[in-house]
Amino acid sequence: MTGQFLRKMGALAAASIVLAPGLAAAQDLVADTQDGNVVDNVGGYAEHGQYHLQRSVTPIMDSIVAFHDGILMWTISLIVLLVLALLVWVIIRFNAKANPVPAAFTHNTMVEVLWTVLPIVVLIVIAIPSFGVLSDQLTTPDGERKYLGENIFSFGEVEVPAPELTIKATGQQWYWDYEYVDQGLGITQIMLQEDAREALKPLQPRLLAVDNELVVPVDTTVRLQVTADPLGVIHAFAVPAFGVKIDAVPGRLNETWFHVRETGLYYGQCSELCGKDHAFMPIAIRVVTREEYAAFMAAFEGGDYAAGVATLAALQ
Ligand SMILES: [Cu+2]
Repeated sequence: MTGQFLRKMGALAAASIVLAPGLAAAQDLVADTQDGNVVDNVGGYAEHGQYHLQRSVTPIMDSIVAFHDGILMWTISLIVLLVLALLVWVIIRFNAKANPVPAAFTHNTMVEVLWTVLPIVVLIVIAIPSFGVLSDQLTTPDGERKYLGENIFSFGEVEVPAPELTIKATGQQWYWDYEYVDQGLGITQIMLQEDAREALKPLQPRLLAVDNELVVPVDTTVRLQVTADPLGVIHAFAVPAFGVKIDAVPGRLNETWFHVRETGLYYGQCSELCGKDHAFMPIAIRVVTREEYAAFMAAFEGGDYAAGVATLAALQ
């Protein structure tokens, strides 16, 4: 039984090693089609077969990718290999046949100091950039503060301008409301059911496509305030390509920010188990050029959201 299980696991491991380059190639292909895409209606969500993080389009996500690829993967891989090596050593060197008379001692001061101190060192190495990225996420730019970006062991070298726009997102049961706070304008964003999606936005992904996308300008710092309906439940606002994830709590106004460098349509999902339709309250943020945004906002302020969206290229 155990032998069979081990053989299966071995085959699985071998298969994943053989398949990994193929999957990576498939991902490159997806990235290429994203770049060549004209209407900005592909990407900003996990592609079929994708196993890595989404492509970063903000300084915060740059930090998160660097943290994941540069520290976390190395740390966990080396620890797994070390533990595996120790296990193999114990199995081979100290089994009943190889070592019929076991040693009788129980303590070794050197080993005990090492296995206490080494994990502390590892945790400190992880903690320093981790707290740096966390404080970047939660500190809204003022135009002066420098952000870490890709270089998470620096003291910050990425300049981010102060916010020009404030968006308030409110988690409802079960959809999102948005307010352009300075303009006093609001929209409600509801997931498209399958028949509506196929009729209106057939190229958009199932369970992520919405009726009203939140439209924001590219290369602009957006202050994001997040809360939830006072009579509702806790949600979480998360957009992976932006590196944004923050709780939406009734009666509390949380604040974070994003500064997107590429136009496109980016998707996220509620990331707090919030109730029966938790899986069906996607987030869709359409990032357009600053000129497009100005035209959108002028039409939105003069008429309604539909008039604003009519100024943008039609989404498919
Ligand atoms: Cu929710």
